[in-house]
Amino acid sequence: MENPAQNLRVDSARLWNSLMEIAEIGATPAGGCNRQALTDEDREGRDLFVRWCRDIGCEIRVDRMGNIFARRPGADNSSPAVITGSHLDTQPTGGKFDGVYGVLAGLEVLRTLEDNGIRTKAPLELVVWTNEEGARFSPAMVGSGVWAGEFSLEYGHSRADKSGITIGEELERIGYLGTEPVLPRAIKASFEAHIEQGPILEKQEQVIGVVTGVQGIRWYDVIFHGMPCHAGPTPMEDRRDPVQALSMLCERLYREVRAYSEDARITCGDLRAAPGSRNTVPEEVVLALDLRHPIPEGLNHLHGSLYRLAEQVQEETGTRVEVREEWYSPPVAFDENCIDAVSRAVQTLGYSNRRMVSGAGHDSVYVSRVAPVSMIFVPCEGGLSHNEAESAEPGHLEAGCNVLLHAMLKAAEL
Ligand code: HGY
Ligand code: MN
Ligand code: MN
Ligand code: MN
Repeated sequence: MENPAQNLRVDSARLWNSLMEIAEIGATPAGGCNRQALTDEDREGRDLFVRWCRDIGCEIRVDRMGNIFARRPGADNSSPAVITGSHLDTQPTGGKFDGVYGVLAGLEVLRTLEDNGIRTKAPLELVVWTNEEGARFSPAMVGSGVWAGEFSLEYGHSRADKSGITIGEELERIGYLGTEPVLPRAIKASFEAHIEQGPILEKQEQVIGVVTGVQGIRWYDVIFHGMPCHAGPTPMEDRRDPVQALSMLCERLYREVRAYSEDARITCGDLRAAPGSRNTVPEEVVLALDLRHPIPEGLNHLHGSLYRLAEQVQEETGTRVEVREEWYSPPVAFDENCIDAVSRAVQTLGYSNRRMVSGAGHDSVYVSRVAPVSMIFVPCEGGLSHNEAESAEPGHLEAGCNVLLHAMLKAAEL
């Protein structure tokens, strides 16, 4: 007998309209989104999400890290849940799809099941994870990280933004300091839909990325300690200018990283000088550094290069260079059964596809510590993300959502 769900498809227009509606929250003049973690805009997006989930009868739970769980009961609620979800927070100049696509693709799956009166055997849970981006509060993925036991709740609550406001204070202020313990319940399988945020799928004209794992990430603060002095009377040779040391280290480190492997990545996305006056040589400059590589040995090699070159620059310039480790997320391999469930869904639906490792970090990295996980990628225009021009085609978003639907149905033993 044919499986009744075989021909189920999501409502592409409803998915697109929900994405455009939530994109209005924190919309920027250049067409992007600024809904940084736990801001009023994040709260507004969360409130809209909760309302949409309640509209289709989901039970809502919020844990003490502000992670939101919308549960759709199954026929057998003693069974572990099949979960999906992602994040609603964005970069300061983020786009309309990073994170939020995974959340609303999950919602569209639940809406489609509701429309068709389908009750899965296992319960389904749709999750919004707190502070995935790590833009306002470091590190990234801290909501899912505390939930998976990587960080303590105290650590999670203590993380402060540049003005010293903490995650705990902001959760309280926006009304998302939940009462539920931050603990994983039994989970059968987890799938996360996301735009690729890179150029591979678009270049190779593949509609779906079957994600087999995530590359490793290491974050550091590199502090260059200078001697503040007057920009005018102080001769150049009498200065201990941290900017000179910083430029030497960056030049050498970028050269080494690029020479080491084409998979290696170095990014300096944030630079702060104190006291921050144009006519005073800085007392210190802080460089926020992001290193990535798909394999542990590669990431460790880059780590070694950083420390060796920092030492070298310190000796040559006399400027103290301090390397502080902020965060380490080792490379992750996803679960073979979940990868197969995504592959089978792609075959059933007939979408072009390829297997790939994610260059970006995702909450699925920490979910994979406690549950079988895979991810579903769709192309984004020009491979652009963390950019207000981020864009994706409705047909691709629909395809990824159909794959998510069928992978979840398979895992939930419809
Ligand atoms: O940094 C990342 O890869 C993700 O956007 N948090
Ligand atoms: Mn994301
Ligand atoms: Mn992101
Ligand atoms: Mn991410």
